[in-house]
Amino acid sequence: MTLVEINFDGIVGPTHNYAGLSLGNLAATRNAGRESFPRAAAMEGIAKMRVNLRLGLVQGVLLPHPRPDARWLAALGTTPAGATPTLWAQAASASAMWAANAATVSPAPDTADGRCQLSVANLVTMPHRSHEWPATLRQLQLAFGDPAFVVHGPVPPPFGDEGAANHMRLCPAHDRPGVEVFVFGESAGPFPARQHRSASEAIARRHGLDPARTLFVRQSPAAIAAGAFHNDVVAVANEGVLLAHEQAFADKEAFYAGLRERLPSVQIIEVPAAAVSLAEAVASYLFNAQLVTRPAGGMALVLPDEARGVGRAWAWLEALVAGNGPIREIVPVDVRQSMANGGGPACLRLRVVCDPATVDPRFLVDAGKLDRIAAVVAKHWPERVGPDDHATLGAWPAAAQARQALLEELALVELIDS
Ligand code: SUG
Repeated sequence: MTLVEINFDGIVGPTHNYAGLSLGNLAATRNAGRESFPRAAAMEGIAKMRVNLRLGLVQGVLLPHPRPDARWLAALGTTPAGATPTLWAQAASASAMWAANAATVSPAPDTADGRCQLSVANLVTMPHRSHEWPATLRQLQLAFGDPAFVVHGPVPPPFGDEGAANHMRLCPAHDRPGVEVFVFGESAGPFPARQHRSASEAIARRHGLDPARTLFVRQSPAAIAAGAFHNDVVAVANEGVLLAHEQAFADKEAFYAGLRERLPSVQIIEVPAAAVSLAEAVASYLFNAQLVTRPAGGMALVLPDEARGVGRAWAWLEALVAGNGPIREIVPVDVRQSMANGGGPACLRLRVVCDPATVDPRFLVDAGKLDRIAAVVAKHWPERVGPDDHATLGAWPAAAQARQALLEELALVELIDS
């Protein structure tokens, strides 16, 4: 059995739009009411997956959810045609694209029963995201139905859980036991802290993690106040490397000491605030990157194009790869449509370390399958959605048909109603 890391990217759904629904997410707030381009957004995501394939990585997908979510609206006593503009926007969001918020994953080498454990995230802090989990759970149950996996339901409210975006795993190699790091927030500033410590602790217990190899680390209130609504906006880890902003954590010395004690070979690359301020880190999303191990050796940092525009951040990165460190390559990708809602390359993917042979192959893609997905998107995804269109879209049958066409193409029709 070969355990490898697979990136499962959320395919951007046909209802992608900018409704300004996420307090504390500066890009989403800034772009509220802007015209959106769902077809271009989905194509950008597909292009990013092609980059991963070119890097020699195994690639998977998660599918868009039915939107607007008529079931959620029914539970609120209304319908897509009758909902208030706010409820309609919350029901129609394509936010399931940010697969880093789909679940928390503990690979088999870390768990007591030797199975890969997944907990679907409840996302209770934001109304538009709080109704994602049933459709996500259904997909996880299908994709990871093999006995190699255990798929858990959500942690019950009110304990907020936003999944892998607040979880890092450091290990000598993906297939070896690792240290799992759960980053939680405590509300102290203008914006909500979305990940609750109690939720992270519940997940660690449910996944059967060894307490001696599990760390709970508090996100710095300054980072949340600067717009780092998830830890993956200011830190990223891969195998033995942690790349983090100096101000990402409330007590970094205690965290780094705990990590070094558990994994002496860990390499901590800290970006000093003097080189890149928190504001520049949030503006460039340089940490919201996929830090991946290339099969040929060395690591690549797949980051958003926007990082080029923040001078000091880019200069710092160029110096980093020019040095002798583990990160050898920076690969900018254009995910502009997602970025305008605060979702960079890291947000768009869920990492699962497992044997690809144990995954339902319908959720795995190669270049040919991406061509087929792109053809469906080109034919069915709306080119643009203006803020004034929302009032007349109601149940948005064209979006439902677009999604159905994709599910038919991938032989996943059992997901049509869920
Ligand atoms: O939850 N944006 C998402 C972005 C999630 C990014 N994920 C990670 N950092 N892992 C959020 O804030 C905006 C939707 C809108 O306003 O229309 C939104 O939900």
